[in-house]
Amino acid sequence: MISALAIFIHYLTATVLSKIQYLRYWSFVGCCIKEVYLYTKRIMKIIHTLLSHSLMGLVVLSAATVFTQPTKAETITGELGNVRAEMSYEKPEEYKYKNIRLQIVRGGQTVFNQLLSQDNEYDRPIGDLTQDDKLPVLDLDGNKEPEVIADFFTGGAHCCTYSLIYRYDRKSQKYIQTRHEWGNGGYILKDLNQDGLQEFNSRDDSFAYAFSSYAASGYPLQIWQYRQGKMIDVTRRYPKLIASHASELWQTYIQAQQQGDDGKGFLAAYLADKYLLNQGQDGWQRLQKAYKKSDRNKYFADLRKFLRETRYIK
Ligand SMILES: [Ca+2]
Ligand SMILES: [Ca+2]
Repeated sequence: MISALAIFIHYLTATVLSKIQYLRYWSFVGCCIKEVYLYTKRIMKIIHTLLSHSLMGLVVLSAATVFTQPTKAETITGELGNVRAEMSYEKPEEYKYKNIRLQIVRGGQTVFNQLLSQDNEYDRPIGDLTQDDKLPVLDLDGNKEPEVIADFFTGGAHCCTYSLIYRYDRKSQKYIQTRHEWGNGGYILKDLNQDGLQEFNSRDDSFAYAFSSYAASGYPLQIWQYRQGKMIDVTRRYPKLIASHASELWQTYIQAQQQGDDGKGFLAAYLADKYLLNQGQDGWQRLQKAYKKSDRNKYFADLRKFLRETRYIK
């Protein structure tokens, strides 16, 4: 009976986890989903621990162990070819992290071994969630040399995630860091043009709160490539993806309107996508037909100014 229950709960938790991973993968709610995932995973770990101990008749003892055990160092690892990376950290208390250390071993030699500086004690190291908390080690630019991506989440209700990307410099024989800020949204690694190299599929976070609350903000598509230490915005090279993203934003605008929101956040992002497609005039025409509220003149003027500042209108 207990075994059957254990199998059922195991199946249930595995299903829930895979659903959450799926949701996180395809959604751009970004760090909110990441938060849900991390907390759900932690709860699931505790349930698994309790279950395994309960089968041995040690429920009470194990529960005490789970909740009172002093925090140990945790590690996230990843490897590709002759490069192996390990990020270790301590959690002195809930939500706090310290002694975050990154080690990179290349060809059997430790080339990088440093404590990483944190913006604050809440900076949380995160792995690649689509691969069960592995540290991403991959050749981002196709030069046959793997890069290491150390991601962080700064905590808080929304913001922010950032990446520290390390590449091996053959001349100095050292690893050199590039930092990239993702804001609220994070990114998904995906080979969007099937050239064997992963792109960072993200969104333009400067639209957060720009014309509405966080929940009612929409975001234009943003795609980045990493090339020898530089992050390059290559969004305009993907017109089909932008077009489909724009039409999703339009649908979201319609749904928001049906639920009583003015939809200004989604319209703004839609128009930015249209500019990325060089269809700004068409976008404006649709907006002017769609948005008839009394603040329309001010909204349109503010939006035009914002799109200039964010360089969608050049
Ligand atoms: Ca590389
Ligand atoms: Ca690619």
